[in-house]
Amino acid sequence: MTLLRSISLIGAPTDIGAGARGASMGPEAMRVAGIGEALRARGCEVQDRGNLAGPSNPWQPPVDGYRHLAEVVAWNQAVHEAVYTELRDGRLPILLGGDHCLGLGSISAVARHCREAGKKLRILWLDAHADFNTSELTPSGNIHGMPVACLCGFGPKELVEIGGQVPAINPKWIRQIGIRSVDEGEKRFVHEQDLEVFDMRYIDEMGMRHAMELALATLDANTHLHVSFDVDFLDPDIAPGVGTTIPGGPTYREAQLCMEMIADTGRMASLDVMELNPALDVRNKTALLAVDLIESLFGKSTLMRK
Ligand SMILES: [Mn+2]
Repeated sequence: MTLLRSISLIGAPTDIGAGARGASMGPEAMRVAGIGEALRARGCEVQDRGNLAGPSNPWQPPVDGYRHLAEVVAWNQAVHEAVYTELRDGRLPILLGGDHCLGLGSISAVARHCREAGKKLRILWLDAHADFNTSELTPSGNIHGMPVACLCGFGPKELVEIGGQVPAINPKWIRQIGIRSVDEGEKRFVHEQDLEVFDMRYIDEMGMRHAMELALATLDANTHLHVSFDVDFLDPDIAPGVGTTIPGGPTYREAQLCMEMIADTGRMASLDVMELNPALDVRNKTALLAVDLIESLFGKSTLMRK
């Protein structure tokens, strides 16, 4: 299946919400790994919008439970406007992170677009972590552990209001896949808010195929599917280039199946590729793997599909 699509690459070179420096180099590593060429080879029309600008990382300790809040707000506003503009112009934005705090700017833009276009929204959150912390629950104050909570309306006013409607999304619209590290207080909050999580135990017991069948169930022709791909979703054996490696993630084959099943729906309309950290990578292999998986997301398969 060849998908003819108009794609815009948006670089967000910052590690403002992370606990380790280096994700700011992620966008360029993805370009060096050939993301543009790979998508063009899939039949897509690709525009690289270059990198967004924002404040530098002051590397300060948290204040009132948040690290770098003002800078995180500035970066997310820039991401929100860029992603929203591409969607409004009928294009498929791929946000090249950057740390995962920027999922807030990206997904709030997708939610705003869906409200205006009368579309249903489904979000797949591929990650080792639930990213559902709040300032009371977080052990670190790093805002890359909070974007899902902020999207659901739990967080500082400046962040939760970025999309123009609070909350930006309903927790029922999210499916989390690959989760294997959730902080103690965060665990209770995930439970209380009833997030639908396919954690690694679920994938071990039931398999990636079954998890994805459920995560992708009830999509219809009017559904906008957003994929927020935190590269730490992958097992660190195959993807060492991230700031927060957690053992026991999806293997290469499980990750491929996950991406191919998403592609089969034909509904993906926006994508984040987050937390790639070239400072921790080995000869850019994690970026090359991310490009390989993104090709599958855009319909690359071993055989012609019936
Ligand atoms: Mn994440």
